[in-house]
Amino acid sequence: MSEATHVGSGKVRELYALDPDRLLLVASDRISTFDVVLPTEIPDKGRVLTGLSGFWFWRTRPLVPNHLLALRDDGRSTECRRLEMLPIECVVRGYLSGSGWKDYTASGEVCGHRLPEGLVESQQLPAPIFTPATKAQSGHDENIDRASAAALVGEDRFAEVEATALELYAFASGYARERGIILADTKLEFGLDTEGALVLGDEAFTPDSSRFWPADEYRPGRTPPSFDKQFVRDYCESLGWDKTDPGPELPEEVVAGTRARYVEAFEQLTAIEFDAYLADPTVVLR
Ligand code: Q0Z
Repeated sequence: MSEATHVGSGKVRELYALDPDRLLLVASDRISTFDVVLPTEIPDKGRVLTGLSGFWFWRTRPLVPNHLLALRDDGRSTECRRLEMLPIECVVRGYLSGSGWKDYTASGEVCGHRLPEGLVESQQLPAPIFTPATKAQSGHDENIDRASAAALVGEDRFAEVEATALELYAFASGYARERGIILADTKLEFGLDTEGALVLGDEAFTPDSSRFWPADEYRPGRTPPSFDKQFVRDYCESLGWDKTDPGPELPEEVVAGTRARYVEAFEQLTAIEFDAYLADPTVVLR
């Protein structure tokens, strides 16, 4: 990778510039919980997330163009078109969880959407809502209303992004639901290409950007177990760790259980054997 310049780090991903038009997005096996990256890696986690994003990029191409150019044969690196990213996180929520639930309990609203009274945590919403957030450089993204988001991207672009994000969520959540997974909410990131066309970027419908809930364990009124990280959370809670950096090392059985959950999500959603993906990540998703 000597030809690539490092241009950015996320908690668990790295971004490199390949040339003026192309970036390389590399998903590591690092895992974070309670906002802290743990010292222990989950083998193949980066490959699962890269494969899932690739899968969704292929499946949603008829709905909206995306940044994917190629998956590399390491299974964890995505060559993508360099976009001019919009300065908002495009969140769609079909269920009331996380900051959506928090905002609802405080005000009865989420990002200016007035919701019916009496909803319980994790309840399905009457219809999915678009709930944009600011992109915080550090710390947490802040939910914003339609007017604030429109001020950041323009009225027309806002309307386009909202409609597109809702369409993508409807497609992916319907698809996942048929395979036993509730896609409670998701965060999408869009950019503009050199022509000014809207393009889906970053990652798409992975457990790191979305809440995946096993449908058969879903109970309104409770916080559902996280599809991928529940073993890690439960283990961390059992230690009485104060949730500040550094986090604890994970024991082998927690690593193995968590890896199995990622692979299960991949196989359940894509109907592709993970071993087949590992053997040839560049063809198996098309
Ligand atoms: C994505 C991020 C990561 C750190 C910028 N196609 C694109 N064009 C321009 N910019 C981006 C993309 Cl995906 C872009 N991020 C998020 C990813 C490490 C930050 F792997 N930042």
